[in-house]
Amino acid sequence: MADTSVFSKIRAGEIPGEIVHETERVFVLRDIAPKAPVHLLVVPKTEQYRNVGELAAGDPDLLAEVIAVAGEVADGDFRLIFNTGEDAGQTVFHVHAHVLAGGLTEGSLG
Ligand code: DGP
Repeated sequence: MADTSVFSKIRAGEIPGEIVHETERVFVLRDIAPKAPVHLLVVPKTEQYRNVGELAAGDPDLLAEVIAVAGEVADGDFRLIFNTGEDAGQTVFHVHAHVLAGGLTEGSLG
Protein backbone atom coordinates (compact mmCIF):
# COMPACT_ATOMS: atom_id res chain seq x y z
CA MET A 1 0.00 0.00 0.00
CA ALA A 2 1.37 3.42 -0.91
CA ASP A 3 2.07 5.79 1.96
CA THR A 4 -0.40 8.60 1.51
CA SER A 5 -1.32 10.03 4.90
CA VAL A 6 -0.24 13.56 5.78
CA PHE A 7 2.11 12.09 8.38
CA SER A 8 3.75 9.77 5.85
CA LYS A 9 4.13 12.70 3.45
CA ILE A 10 5.96 14.65 6.16
CA ARG A 11 8.18 11.65 6.86
CA ALA A 12 8.93 11.32 3.14
CA GLY A 13 9.82 15.02 2.94
CA GLU A 14 6.98 15.70 0.52
CA ILE A 15 5.43 18.35 2.76
CA PRO A 16 7.02 20.37 5.58
CA GLY A 17 6.95 19.16 9.14
CA GLU A 18 9.27 18.74 12.08
CA ILE A 19 10.17 15.17 12.97
CA VAL A 20 11.76 15.22 16.41
CA HIS A 21 12.42 11.52 17.05
CA GLU A 22 12.39 8.21 15.23
CA THR A 23 12.77 4.52 16.02
CA GLU A 24 12.71 1.55 13.70
CA ARG A 25 8.90 1.41 13.77
CA VAL A 26 7.59 4.84 14.86
CA PHE A 27 8.30 8.51 14.32
CA VAL A 28 7.37 11.62 16.27
CA LEU A 29 6.43 15.02 14.88
CA ARG A 30 5.22 18.33 16.23
CA ASP A 31 1.50 18.94 15.83
CA ILE A 32 0.77 21.82 13.46
CA ALA A 33 -1.86 23.25 15.84
CA PRO A 34 -0.50 22.69 19.37
CA LYS A 35 -3.03 22.40 22.19
CA ALA A 36 -0.37 22.45 24.94
CA PRO A 37 3.18 23.81 25.35
CA VAL A 38 4.38 20.40 24.16
CA HIS A 39 2.14 18.70 21.60
CA LEU A 40 3.71 15.81 19.74
CA LEU A 41 2.27 13.03 17.60
CA VAL A 42 3.68 9.50 17.87
CA VAL A 43 2.97 7.68 14.62
CA PRO A 44 3.71 4.10 13.53
CA LYS A 45 5.57 4.08 10.22
CA THR A 46 3.06 1.61 8.82
CA GLU A 47 -0.27 3.03 7.61
CA GLN A 48 -1.91 -0.35 8.15
CA TYR A 49 -3.88 0.72 11.23
CA ARG A 50 -6.48 3.47 11.08
CA ASN A 51 -7.03 3.82 14.83
CA VAL A 52 -5.82 2.58 18.20
CA GLY A 53 -8.36 -0.26 18.35
CA GLU A 54 -7.10 -1.70 15.08
CA LEU A 55 -3.52 -1.28 16.28
CA ALA A 56 -4.22 -2.98 19.61
CA ALA A 57 -5.83 -5.93 17.86
CA GLY A 58 -3.30 -6.19 15.05
CA ASP A 59 0.03 -5.42 16.68
CA PRO A 60 -0.03 -4.94 20.47
CA ASP A 61 3.76 -4.77 20.58
CA LEU A 62 3.70 -1.79 18.25
CA LEU A 63 1.06 -0.10 20.42
CA ALA A 64 3.30 -0.68 23.44
CA GLU A 65 6.15 0.93 21.54
CA VAL A 66 4.00 3.96 20.68
CA ILE A 67 3.21 4.38 24.37
CA ALA A 68 6.82 3.89 25.46
CA VAL A 69 8.08 6.43 22.93
CA ALA A 70 5.39 8.87 24.06
CA GLY A 71 6.81 8.68 27.57
CA GLU A 72 10.33 9.24 26.31
CA VAL A 73 9.59 12.29 24.18
CA ALA A 74 7.29 13.90 26.76
CA ASP A 75 10.25 14.16 29.13
CA GLY A 76 8.02 14.44 32.20
CA ASP A 77 4.34 14.15 33.00
CA PHE A 78 2.07 13.90 29.98
CA ARG A 79 -1.40 13.16 28.65
CA LEU A 80 -1.91 10.61 25.89
CA ILE A 81 -4.90 10.88 23.55
CA PHE A 82 -6.02 8.66 20.70
CA ASN A 83 -8.93 10.27 18.90
CA THR A 84 -10.92 7.39 17.46
CA GLY A 85 -13.51 8.11 14.78
CA GLU A 86 -14.84 11.27 13.17
CA ASP A 87 -17.29 11.97 15.97
CA ALA A 88 -14.35 12.02 18.39
CA GLY A 89 -12.50 14.54 16.24
CA GLN A 90 -10.21 12.17 14.38
CA THR A 91 -9.18 13.74 11.08
CA VAL A 92 -6.15 11.67 10.08
CA PHE A 93 -6.90 7.96 9.74
CA HIS A 94 -3.34 6.78 10.24
CA VAL A 95 -3.19 5.87 13.90
CA HIS A 96 -1.33 8.38 16.06
CA ALA A 97 -1.02 9.26 19.74
CA HIS A 98 -1.25 12.87 20.80
CA VAL A 99 1.30 13.59 23.55
CA LEU A 100 0.37 16.71 25.51
CA ALA A 101 2.78 18.01 28.13
CA GLY A 102 4.36 21.05 29.66
CA GLY A 103 1.71 22.57 31.92
CA LEU A 104 -1.61 20.77 31.94
CA THR A 105 -2.88 21.64 35.39
CA GLU A 106 -5.93 23.38 33.93
CA GLY A 107 -8.42 21.30 32.00
CA SER A 108 -7.58 18.05 33.72
CA LEU A 109 -9.94 15.17 33.05
CA GLY A 110 -9.43 13.84 36.58
P1 DGP B 1 -6.65 13.81 14.94
O1 DGP B 1 -7.70 14.87 15.07
O2 DGP B 1 -6.51 12.97 16.18
O3 DGP B 1 -6.80 13.00 13.68
O4 DGP B 1 -5.29 14.62 14.84
C1 DGP B 1 -4.66 14.98 13.68
C2 DGP B 1 -3.61 15.99 14.06
O5 DGP B 1 -2.72 16.12 12.97
C3 DGP B 1 -4.17 17.36 14.36
O6 DGP B 1 -3.94 17.69 15.73
C4 DGP B 1 -3.39 18.30 13.46
C5 DGP B 1 -2.26 17.45 12.94
N1 DGP B 1 -1.94 17.74 11.57
C6 DGP B 1 -2.77 17.73 10.51
N2 DGP B 1 -2.11 18.09 9.39
C7 DGP B 1 -0.82 18.33 9.77
C8 DGP B 1 0.36 18.74 9.06
O7 DGP B 1 0.37 18.95 7.86
N3 DGP B 1 1.48 18.89 9.82
C9 DGP B 1 1.53 18.64 11.16
N4 DGP B 1 2.68 18.83 11.80
N5 DGP B 1 0.43 18.24 11.85
C10 DGP B 1 -0.72 18.10 11.16
